[in-house]
Amino acid sequence: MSTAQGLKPSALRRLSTFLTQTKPPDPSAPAESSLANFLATAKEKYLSDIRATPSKGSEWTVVMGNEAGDLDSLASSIAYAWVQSEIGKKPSIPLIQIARDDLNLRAENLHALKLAGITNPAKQLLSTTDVLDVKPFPSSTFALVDHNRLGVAFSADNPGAKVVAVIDHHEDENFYADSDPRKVAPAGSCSSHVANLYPKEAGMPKELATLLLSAILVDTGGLREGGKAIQADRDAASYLIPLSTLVDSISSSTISSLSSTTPVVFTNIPEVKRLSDDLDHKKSDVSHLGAWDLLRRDYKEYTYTLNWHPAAPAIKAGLATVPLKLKAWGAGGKLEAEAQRWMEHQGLSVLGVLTSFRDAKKFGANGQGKHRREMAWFVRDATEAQTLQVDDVAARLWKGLEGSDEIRVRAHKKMGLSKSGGGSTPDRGKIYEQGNANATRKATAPLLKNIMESSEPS
Ligand SMILES: [Mn+2]
Repeated sequence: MSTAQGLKPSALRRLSTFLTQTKPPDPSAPAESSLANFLATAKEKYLSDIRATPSKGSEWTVVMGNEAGDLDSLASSIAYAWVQSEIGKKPSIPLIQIARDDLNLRAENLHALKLAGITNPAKQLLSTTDVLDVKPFPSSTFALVDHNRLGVAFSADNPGAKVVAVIDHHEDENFYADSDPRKVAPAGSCSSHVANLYPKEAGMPKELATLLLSAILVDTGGLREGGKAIQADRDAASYLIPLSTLVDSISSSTISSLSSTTPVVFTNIPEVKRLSDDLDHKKSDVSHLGAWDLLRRDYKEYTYTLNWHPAAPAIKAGLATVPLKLKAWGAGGKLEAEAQRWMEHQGLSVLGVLTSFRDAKKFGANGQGKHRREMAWFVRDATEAQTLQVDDVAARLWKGLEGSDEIRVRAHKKMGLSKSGGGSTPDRGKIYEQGNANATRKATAPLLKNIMESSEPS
């Protein structure tokens, strides 16, 4: 490295020490978040490495969450990359599996990232937009969090691709038996597993603890009793709260109660409740989004091989989760038209739109609107050879969905498909109300896989 202005390195060191020591502390200036700094530096270094010498990409471990890009995936991938880089001293970079512009679709993510000092995620986080043009993918060492199967885009033409770590709370697809750690187990949030595996002696930046805690609160309805939280989530929260930015405002007796053996009622801690309510409020406020953004905001994609089909085509299917009822955004043919547009855009043969919302007219036991779910399904032929027998695929799909005890669907009473047709809507479609409002995409995705791939229609 050349030395600026002819100063000897020792002189520079003295100068910088002098400047650091004499700088008056300014309590109003936000301290540079060590986490934000790590992320921005890693991104810059990774991109300059692969642009200058693509083979240098192999020196990095790429840590990825799933492509829904929810807070759990962001927090888990950022935290695990931090552990690997800063504690394990192996260069690691979190790759957020969504396009750069889509980082703005989830207001709760922006809020939690800001609390973690990440105020400009588009600049500080590596997204798929940053590496889209580099093919084959320039790195071959992957750590997977919040999903447990490496995406095709990363293994295609990448013979050295290997998965070295898996931490997840989805159904185990049983790959990468020798990855280390390999933790695939139920939990409300994958971030809880990441926190519980964190090397406790190493110390955690408070921004990182806040980010992980935020993800856990979003995923478990604020760790409320009777919700999705299990012991792993409560253990993680008890560990993270004293390390987080909340610690300054929480009473010391509450903090010490977190390490006692008496069960903690997290909803009774006002600071935790407030953070959870803030995140929840941001998450449910999608009023500014139209049908197109709602379909891509919380979206996952799968590839299935239809072995029962004479041409055994590989098809793409997508599942979009939307936190508003269909009628509120998809009435008057908008659902069908935007579904078709999204299916064309992604090359999908099957699209499921899964809504989750509270019914303002029916009240549940907790005084809130009753929780309901709907499903809209569409089928079209997106195969290159146009050999998909759309009627066969649709018949199989309706039979499998309608026969499932897990989701318990029935024909939707208040929402039908518009009859307009005219080439701008998918070939086949159906709309259901879901009898079991507890079945999320985590249940629907394996069901769809089974319906599409099994040799016997279920
Ligand atoms: Mn998750």
